[in-house]
Amino acid sequence: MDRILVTGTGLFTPAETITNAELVASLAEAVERWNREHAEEIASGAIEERDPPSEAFIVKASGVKQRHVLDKGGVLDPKRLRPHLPLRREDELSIQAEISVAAIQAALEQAGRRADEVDALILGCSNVQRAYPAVAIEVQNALGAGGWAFDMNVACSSATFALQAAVDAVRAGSARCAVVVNPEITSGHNNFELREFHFIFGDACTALVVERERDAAPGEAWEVLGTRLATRFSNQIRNDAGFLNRCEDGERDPHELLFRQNGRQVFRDVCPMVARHIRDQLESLELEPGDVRRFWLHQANLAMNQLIAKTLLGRAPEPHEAPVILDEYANTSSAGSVIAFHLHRDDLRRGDLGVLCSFGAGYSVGSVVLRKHAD
Ligand code: CO8
Repeated sequence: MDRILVTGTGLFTPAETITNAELVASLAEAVERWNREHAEEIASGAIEERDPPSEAFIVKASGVKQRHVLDKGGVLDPKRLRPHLPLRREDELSIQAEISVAAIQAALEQAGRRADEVDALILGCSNVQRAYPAVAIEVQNALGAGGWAFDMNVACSSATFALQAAVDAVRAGSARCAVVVNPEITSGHNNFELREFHFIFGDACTALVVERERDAAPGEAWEVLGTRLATRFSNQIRNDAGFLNRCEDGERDPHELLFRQNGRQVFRDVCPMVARHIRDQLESLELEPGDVRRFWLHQANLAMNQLIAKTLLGRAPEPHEAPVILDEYANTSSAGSVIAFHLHRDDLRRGDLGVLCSFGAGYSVGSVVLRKHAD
């Protein structure tokens, strides 16, 4: 049977960064103003005072030190607390398509492929900027790619779920050169008004190219030994923004239309689920965690990744075994594990094994076992 290979990866990183200190200063000012403006309701007990954020808490609880964003000014403006993303005309490329094209072009270059050779494009991310036409089809058009394209969403697991779909399509012959792209503009959906959420996310876009061995150009490639997906319904991570919001009768807290979670419960539920998932997949391939040189894990929380790796290995992981990018990028939703793969694989040799794994809202878990096929 023909081997299926990942032949290229690409990363778009926004130029602007926000440090924890900058983010905390902006929210502290906003919280102070909000408490002042609501002083009467707070005094009467109708609503609760908002607590100020802390830089020390952010690093200790999450490991995040900074994040890249598409627009720093809007996020840090205490009266706005969300990015400025100017409206674009219909004949202009949308912002999500623009960053997708940048990441895909980088991935295609690595794969030694032209855009017109792409015949399948799956755009997976936590929040697509419009209902239709699919942003994936806009990207396909902008690239000059052929075949078909569609959008999909499995929150932070979108990259691995899209990757399985791409691998299956190439294996089945319904595509020859499939591209997965994850344009995560998390700053558009993050709640920068509340201290429990404001530090979590950053923006980025990743892309992967999938081909059969016989079609691949010479150069670095990773064989897909197996993919495994799982979902289990949970309300612990939600975002209720949707096209029915304007028709909903009843009272809704506006914060429900942005990302929200019960982080502690997510931590407790998801860590064992992910460790079991990876162990079971490795077992089905007659492999053990000790055979794996690198775990490119979803980048939501440092302690979470250390716990998952420790559960798998039976000891604390060495830093190179489960590389961290969330200190610089924060949680970039589905792009996180792919960024780790993109940035931390050059030292691996032919035959070395790695696991790309994402997890998040749904709940959802996706893992892909990769073996370095060629340098
Ligand atoms: N500064 C100071 N204090 C704070 C802050 C802050 N910024 N935030 C919270 N606190 C306080 C809390 O109020 C609480 O106070 P008290 O004890 O008085 O009630 C105390 O600190 C402890 O709070 P937590 O219990 O919330 O703190 P944790 O130690 O649990 O850390 C984390 C919070 C970092 C969020 C942690 O729980 C975590 O990372 N959990 C895992 C979460 C996770 O992996 N989620 C996956 C989400 S991603 C996904 O799938 C959806 C993608 C959607 C993307 C959309 C883009 C926006």
